[in-house]
Amino acid sequence: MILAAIPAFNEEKSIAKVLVQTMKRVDKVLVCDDGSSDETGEIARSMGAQVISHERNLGKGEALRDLFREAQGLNPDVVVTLDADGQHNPSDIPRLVAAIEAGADVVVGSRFSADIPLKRRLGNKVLSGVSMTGITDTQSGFRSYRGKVIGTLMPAEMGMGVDTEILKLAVDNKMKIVEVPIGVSYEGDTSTYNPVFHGLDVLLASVKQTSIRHPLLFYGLPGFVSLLVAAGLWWWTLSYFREHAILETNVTIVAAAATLVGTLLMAVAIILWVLISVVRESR
Ligand SMILES: Nc1nc2c(ncn2[C@@H]2O[C@H](COP(=O)(O)OP(=O)(O)O)[C@@H](O)[C@H]2O)c(=O)[nH]1
Ligand SMILES: [Mg+2]
Repeated sequence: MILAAIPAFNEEKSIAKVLVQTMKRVDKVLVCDDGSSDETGEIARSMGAQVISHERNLGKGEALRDLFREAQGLNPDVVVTLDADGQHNPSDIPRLVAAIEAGADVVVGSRFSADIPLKRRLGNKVLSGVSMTGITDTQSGFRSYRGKVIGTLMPAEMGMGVDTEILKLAVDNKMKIVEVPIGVSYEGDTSTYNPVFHGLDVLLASVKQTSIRHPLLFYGLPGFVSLLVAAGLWWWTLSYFREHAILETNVTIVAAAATLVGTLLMAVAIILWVLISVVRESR
């Protein structure tokens, strides 16, 4: 069974067309209207999609998590996700499904060669680079997943950082990830958020995700370097004091600050590291 899962927030203008074209290519469609204030949910329901509604808008991450959870219960062979704003072409669905059937666990529909506005292209490059997943287009919401892996990819992120998070989970779990070229349309109303906020949301989420995966590297290493610098400065201050009987206050202040910052960072690194180990073991 091939299942489509569509996060849709205030997309009444485009949802019907997306559903008509998607339903031709999949067996069942789930839509999360996520507190939409327009007719997105009603339209999807009347067209025969199963609709998950939220009382209020919780964000794309929450929407995807609920879609995945519902999908898990339906036991599909393949889950395809796509945007509800008409940016993705449902005629690409069979190629994304075929790549799963050929052995991939996760297939990312990537906009390598698509005609993307320059600003978006640059933003996407930065966000994909920062994600450290080795994937070219980490922000694409047009993807397919082997039904069995959905449970392992349950995201925790609430907002737009979710697309990166799912890929990181897939990388962590050594899944086979494949990128397949897709087209994308930038006509009409294609963005829910201001690109700056959208970019920051994804960037901060990505930094957070990396930091909790590798806390010793992310906080511990800078902390250690800071302590080394502090030690050097203290040593210098002491020898200066011994020679001239003068306390060089500026250097002392920097040394104290470096000691404080280094100690804090080391403490954060160790606390996070222990916390994460405990959480991992309890899973
Ligand atoms: N359920 C839900 N879907 C959302 C939310 N924000 C965005 N989406 C959907 O996610 C998809 C991509 O969002 P969009 O704003 O177009 O992202 P962009 O094209 O990368 O700027 C669209 O189908 C949106 O309707 C949200 O808060 N909740
Ligand atoms: Mg869009």
